[in-house]
Amino acid sequence: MNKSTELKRMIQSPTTDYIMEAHNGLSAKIAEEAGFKGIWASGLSIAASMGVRDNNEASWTQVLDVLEFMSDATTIPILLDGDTGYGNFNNARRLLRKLEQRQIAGVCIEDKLFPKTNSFIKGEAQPLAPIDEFCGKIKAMKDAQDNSDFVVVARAEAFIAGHGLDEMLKRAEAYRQSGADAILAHSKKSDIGEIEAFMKEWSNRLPVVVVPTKYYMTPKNRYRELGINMVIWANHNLRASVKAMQKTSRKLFKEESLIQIENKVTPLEEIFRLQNAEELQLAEEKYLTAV
Ligand code: SPV
Ligand code: MG
Repeated sequence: MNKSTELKRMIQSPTTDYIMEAHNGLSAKIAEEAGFKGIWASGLSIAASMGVRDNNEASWTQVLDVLEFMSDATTIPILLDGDTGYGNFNNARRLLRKLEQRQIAGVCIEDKLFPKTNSFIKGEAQPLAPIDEFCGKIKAMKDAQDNSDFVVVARAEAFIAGHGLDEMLKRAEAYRQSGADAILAHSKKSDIGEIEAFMKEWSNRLPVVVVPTKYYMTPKNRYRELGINMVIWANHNLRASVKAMQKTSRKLFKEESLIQIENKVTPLEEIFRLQNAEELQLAEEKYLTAV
């Protein structure tokens, strides 16, 4: 089964599936080895790992290069956080074609304006895209895809921008009618209330994806009870690694010795294993002529 078909089945199945954030080849491989069946290529995490802001400071081709490494390092489907599609319908459909060429399974686009800002930074000050314009973008993307199972998720930011349930439902319905495969309903509230209200009124018209970063206290059964199809753990590999790196850097700077460090970091052998160094050794035995 190709990766788009896998992702589509996951999103369409009535069970709740969980996908994990990754931002480079290594973190993508770690997510797969942990057991996840899909990866969220987070815009925030990819930007942060490059040392830039989540404001489209990294170009779309730079993001594409990262995705190529992530795709090569894994076998599970990757859903790209495609922000606003990097421009209008034409930029978005060109992005989609380039993603398909790299076996990326799907892309999520959000109804904001390019260059976007992270939803958790002054969300209410962020203008939303006009509904018609965003619908045209979704249609252009669906028309452009080669693989009929390539997944286009439409992310509705009405709650983030401070609007109510009516605006959220109006947008989600328009995006459904334009051919989106799923709706990502985003909320920055510390409880799942907005999403609950949306799920009740939406009543399964199209699969729903959520990102519970801010309502992290939600008990695990709640997603399933609400009929949510996919949950994204959106930035937790990035945040885990930043904490570990800050701790190690600070300790080494202070101690000027490796004695207290060596057994607290990943053994080199594990890094070599993650890189599949052994395969190259075997290949060298096979292909390199002895001198
Ligand atoms: C991301 O991971 O970049 C997202 C999700 O877009 S969020 O940061 O929650 O908006
Ligand atoms: Mg993002």
